[in-house]
Amino acid sequence: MSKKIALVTGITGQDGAYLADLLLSKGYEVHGIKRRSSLFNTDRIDHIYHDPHDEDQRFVLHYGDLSDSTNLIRIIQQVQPDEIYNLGAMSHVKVSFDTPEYTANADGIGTLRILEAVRLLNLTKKTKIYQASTSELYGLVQAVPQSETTPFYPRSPYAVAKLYAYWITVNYREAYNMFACNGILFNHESPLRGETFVTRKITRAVAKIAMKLQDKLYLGNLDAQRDWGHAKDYVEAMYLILQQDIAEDFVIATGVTTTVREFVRLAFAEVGIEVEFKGTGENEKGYVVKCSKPEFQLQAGAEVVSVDSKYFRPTEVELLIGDPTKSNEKLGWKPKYDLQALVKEMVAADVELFQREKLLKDSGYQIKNQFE
Ligand code: NDP
Ligand code: GDR
Repeated sequence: MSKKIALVTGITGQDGAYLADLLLSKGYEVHGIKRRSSLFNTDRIDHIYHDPHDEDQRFVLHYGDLSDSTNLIRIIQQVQPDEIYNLGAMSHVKVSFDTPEYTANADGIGTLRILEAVRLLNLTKKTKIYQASTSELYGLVQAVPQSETTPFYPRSPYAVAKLYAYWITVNYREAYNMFACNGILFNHESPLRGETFVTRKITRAVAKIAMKLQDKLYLGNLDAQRDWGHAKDYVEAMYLILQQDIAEDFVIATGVTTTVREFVRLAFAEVGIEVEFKGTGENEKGYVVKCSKPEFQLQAGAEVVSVDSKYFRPTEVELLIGDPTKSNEKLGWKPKYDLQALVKEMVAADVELFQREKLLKDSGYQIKNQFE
């Protein structure tokens, strides 16, 4: 059998990187679409990228953008993919309130462009399509745990754009008999997670605070509850969804939910720092109770977490908890990581990352904090 060809949009993102690794390990030829940027943006996939002059070209990058249909048509025509994983998106919920029109274009109409390209190129029988749908579709809580049949109530321009993408995927499946599926994935994280999503923001800050490279972590809504899994497990589910005989939509989740506040406690506990929270709402703060690791000594009573209302969202999604019964039963999918193992891996990776920064600082260099 000839090797399968996959095309991945969003290849430079967290999930794109893990999925590329997975597909390459399964013998696929993997093509990715990356955006032109003024600085290198391939950090997450540099370990699998070969010099284009090398013989072995199982991993190929194409310049492109989900806002450019002619570009998508050309790439899909050239690649003739067996599977397309549409992971590209402006994926930050808070930022989508600042860039709603762009978000609708990339995340909503971008999906339509992919589906139309496949249809126009007469690839509907050959090419299977995975659409990166999201638990943000559930938005304002209608029922918990959220399953494939729970009604949607999106609460951000991002979620509304993804709602269009969800339904246009269903519509093309029904109208043109395409193998097009939605994976409704709940939050999934990893050491490769973007620095401004809450988990990575926390694990980076915990590492820096423990090493005295930063004093305090400012957060928004500490009460929000999320069903957090590991991206490595979730890309397995994406792959499995496209290997089924029948195209269907699946919820991918752990079934366990945790507050942002508890994630903070767990992350500090990884560096031996016990944190307790006092106060409520905008006045809530986290204080050091004690430190049990000699290498990370902070004073008891030090204020290490503070709420800053600038991180609140105009409309918030308070509670997400997924029901993965269908994916457990039909895909045979079960996550290998639990929250504790996820937090451990993320904190350890950030501690390692900032050990280098600490070395520089200790030798007299000043490094600016560029992330919030
Ligand atoms: P990331 O933000 O890490 O990656 C997004 C990717 O999309 C990046 O490669 C980015 O490129 C690319 N991209 C952004 N805009 C465009 C555009 N206009 N045209 C082409 N590519 C673009 O997201 P994740 O990897 O975490 O998520 C992958 C997908 O899954 C996204 O669609 C996200 O919305 C969705 N999702 C994610 C969940 C999660 O918890 N991680 C849960 C449910 C759904 P660049 O690197 O240049 O910015
Ligand atoms: P989310 O992830 O919005 O669920 O979308 P994010 O990590 O940004 O927020 C999770 C929750 O934490 C609260 N929060 C903060 N969030 C951020 N980013 N920064 C803060 O300082 C902060 N303080 C509290 C948020 O209000 C929210 O309730 C992610 C993205 O990957 C989407 O693309 C994806 O579709 C969903 O997960 C499922």
